[in-house]
Amino acid sequence: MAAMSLRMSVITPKLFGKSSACPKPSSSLAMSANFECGRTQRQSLSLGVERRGCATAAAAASASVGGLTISRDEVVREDDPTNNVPDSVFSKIGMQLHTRENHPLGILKNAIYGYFDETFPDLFKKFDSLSPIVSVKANFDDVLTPPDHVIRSYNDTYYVNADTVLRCHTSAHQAEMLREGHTHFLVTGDVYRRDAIDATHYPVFHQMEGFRVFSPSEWGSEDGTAFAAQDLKRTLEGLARRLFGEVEMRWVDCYFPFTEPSFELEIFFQGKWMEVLGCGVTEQAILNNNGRDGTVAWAFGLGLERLAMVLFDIPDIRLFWTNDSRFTSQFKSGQLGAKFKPYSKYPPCYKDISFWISDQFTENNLCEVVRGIAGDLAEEVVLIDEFTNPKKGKTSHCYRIAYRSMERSLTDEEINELQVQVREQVESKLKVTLR
Ligand code: FA5
Ligand code: MG
Repeated sequence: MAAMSLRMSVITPKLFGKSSACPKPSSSLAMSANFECGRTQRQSLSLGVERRGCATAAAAASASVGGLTISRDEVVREDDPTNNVPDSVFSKIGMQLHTRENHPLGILKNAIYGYFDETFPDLFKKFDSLSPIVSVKANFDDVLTPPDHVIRSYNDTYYVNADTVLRCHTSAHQAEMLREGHTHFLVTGDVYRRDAIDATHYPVFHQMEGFRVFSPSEWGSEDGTAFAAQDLKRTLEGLARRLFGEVEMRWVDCYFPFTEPSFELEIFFQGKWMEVLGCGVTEQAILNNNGRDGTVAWAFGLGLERLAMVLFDIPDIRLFWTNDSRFTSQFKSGQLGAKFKPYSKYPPCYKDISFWISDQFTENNLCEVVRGIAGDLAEEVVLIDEFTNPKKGKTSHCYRIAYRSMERSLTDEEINELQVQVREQVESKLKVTLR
């Protein structure tokens, strides 16, 4: 077995709240919302205008999660300015891909459970049917997210109303689990973010949260934080080795509001470093606020799709949602790492759109418009050109939209039709001037 490179390296120290620490969004990958990058320069669009469009499929009237019925009317309220959930996103609630035994996400979840059960018999409790609708307090305040963090914006998070969101990470359950007395747990679920469009980003994806509390007798005379950090890395390196064996990986120092120190693990995939998880030693305040003074803990949040893409050779994140049996029939319970055989590679169709942006323009809003019209046919939206006219003081952006179906060839006609709608809605909803 080739040696796995799992070394600590500091790539970019990312300072929370400092937009300058974030990579410039020159590629669509860099547009992703996450916790360590505070892109405070971004502005939300006034609510209620930037979204929806024609949903590609009619959403069901209700969804069910862990025995709880969630009705569409509770979650999608087009006339409520504090709500920004489109039907296309509501339709994913209750799908519970991670609980399907023969789905790559279910297979992966069970493999991770297997690792924890063997390494720490009977220690970790598992939860995978907690409702994705959570309070703003649970999603943000309880994990110490500052009031001005960009992830709280309507541009980055789906709000059901001013106090309730679709969880944007499984860390939303940390405090509640602690208050219920749990000290070792794994929480898996669907999470929701307004985000870029490309092969590794989707507005709904799955995370698994891991959390372990240590009592003073466990770290003894050592430094508690150092002890926990070491245990965390050992645990995750063991998991990575179990899942991947030989793949190139690296640790990157980073920042989360809820951990210190914080790290991310990256894996080399399709010629690029891809971030697969964030983790760290839990901020003491979270433990103190939830009945665990005097203890130390670690936490991690891993992206199941990202790991599954590497393990199963799945080239595009949209595939996880397809019902095409040419995809679903390739995966069987317990078969971790069966390589996906692409059943087709239909050609993409590219369309460019250029416009003068306004102050309110954001790329997430553009992506939401495109997804609202093209649904999963939208493969990627990339900024390909940008310039400012010094006389007019106006900035122009040109985006290339890649349309591609995983299932069939698209006709020129239908793409042209979609593009006409995209142009119309970009102009009317994003308040930009087409060129
Ligand atoms: C978080 O969500 C933190 N809650 C993780 C965490 C938990 C840190 C506990 C410390 C302690 P982040 O935004 O980086 O962090 O997302 C975690 C992982 O989710 C990423 O590493 C990536 O694997 C995955 N991910 C993030 N955005 C997307 C997306 N749009 N599509 C698919 N996967 C994504
Ligand atoms: Mg991250």
